[in-house]
Amino acid sequence: MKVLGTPIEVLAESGRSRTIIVSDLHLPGVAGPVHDWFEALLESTHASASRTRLIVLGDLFDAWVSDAQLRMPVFARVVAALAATRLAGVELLVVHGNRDYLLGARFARASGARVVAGGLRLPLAGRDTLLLHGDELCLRDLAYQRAKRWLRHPVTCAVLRSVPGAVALWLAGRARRVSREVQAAGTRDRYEATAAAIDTAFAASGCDVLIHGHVHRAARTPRGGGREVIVLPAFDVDGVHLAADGERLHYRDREGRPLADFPAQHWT
Ligand SMILES: [Mn+2]
Repeated sequence: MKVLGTPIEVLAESGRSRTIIVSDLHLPGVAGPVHDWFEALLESTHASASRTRLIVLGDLFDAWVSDAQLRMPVFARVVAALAATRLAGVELLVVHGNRDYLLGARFARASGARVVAGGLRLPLAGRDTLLLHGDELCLRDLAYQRAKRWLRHPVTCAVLRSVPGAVALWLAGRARRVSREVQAAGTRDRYEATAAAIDTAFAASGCDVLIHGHVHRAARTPRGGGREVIVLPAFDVDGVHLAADGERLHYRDREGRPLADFPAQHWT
């Protein structure tokens, strides 16, 4: 199945009662508080490892352009923390974001995480749920949607993977700068999910709940017929993430304390 061009992998009931979902961590190449928050979150799962699954819903890294990054101490530390968490017994899934879609087999082997090049469909807190990074929902960002088609092409990915690490990092830095300039110049509206995309995602998947990140603004919005859209905030702002415990689905702060739901959103 594909939703808005994104291949969807179906996960069966895992038997794990707790799922933690984090998105848009944008871990940079310099250690800092966000690295610490993520390591603390990973460690907090070890106590109930066999009951827990952790899903990174895209943009774990500020940019992943080359597996040469695995050798940089700051990234090696993230990978080691993931590997320790996998070893403790937590199931780990890392979904591609628009900034780290070149994460592949070497990262998977080193971290113990399963890398998902697309979205996921799974039962979550008793409801049929679709997980997307969210860039595919921002249909008003035409330049990005056009670029995405060739950037994700297997030939482009193969070329990018063969570029030496230093060159790749320079290219990524440049791409980030250009993207920030374009975003600063454009209207905010371009980087929002559209109502049409949300409806398409529900219709194509048949799911009751859609969870996504990418737009960096948390919201929990009923969408008629018992359906609901849950948007994750960017973890790098203050470590907020989602937790599904049995039948309950709630936001948590970086200490793991439950938070009130974020207000609903209106799409156009
Ligand atoms: Mn993103």
